[in-house]
Amino acid sequence: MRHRTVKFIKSATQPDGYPPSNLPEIAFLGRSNAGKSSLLNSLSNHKIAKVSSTPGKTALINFFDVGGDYRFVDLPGYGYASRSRKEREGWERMIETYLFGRENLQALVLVMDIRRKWTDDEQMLFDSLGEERGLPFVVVLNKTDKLSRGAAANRKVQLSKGLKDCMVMSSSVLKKTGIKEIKSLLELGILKLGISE
Ligand SMILES: Nc1nc2c(ncn2[C@@H]2O[C@H](COP(=O)(O)OP(=O)(O)OP(=O)(O)O)[C@@H](O)[C@H]2O)c(=O)[nH]1
Ligand SMILES: [Mg+2]
Repeated sequence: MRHRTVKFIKSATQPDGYPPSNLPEIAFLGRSNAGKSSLLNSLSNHKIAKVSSTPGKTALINFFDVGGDYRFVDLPGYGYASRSRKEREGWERMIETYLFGRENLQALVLVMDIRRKWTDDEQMLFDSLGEERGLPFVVVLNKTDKLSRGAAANRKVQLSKGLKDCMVMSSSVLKKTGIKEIKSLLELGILKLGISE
């Protein structure tokens, strides 16, 4: 696999702040605190996205260049309860505008804390973006270090059964497990778009 350097491009809240739509984008989405930014850092081999133990760390849509060939997009997490309703609605609009309107969005990585249940929020995203918009989905169950090996494997099997046409992967950013596999899978998807290795 070719090594691609990942670099921060810019942050945006609205379409007029996005970079040009000339390259494919892979967006990381999921509940706040699931580890989206951590996973992105781990896939990039260095710390480029902001990470924090306080939920709601990523407040803007962050665009990263991957070797000049495609982009990673780190989205703010949803489900962060301790914000005002108005603030939450603004955030949701910002994320939805990107997810439903961005024409060069090619794939989604839905990051979940492996200990959390699949909820209506995830199902709604899966149905509307996966089935209706036709975007390929990869679900990553992160923080496997928080469960025993057996319990983590079980969670993965259970979730895979319920999701058709969707890859379910698992990872621990802390223990650096599962990262290589996710990287290979994403690269395979990108190669299918005609980007050379
Ligand atoms: N134990 C453990 N902690 C993790 C793992 N991945 C991330 N974390 C921690 O979880 C917290 C949240 O990580 P972030 O990467 O900021 O989560 P996020 O999904 O980007 O959160 P928002 O930006 O708020 O949406 C941080 O304290 C991380 O260090 C993991 O695999 N295992
Ligand atoms: Mg984040």
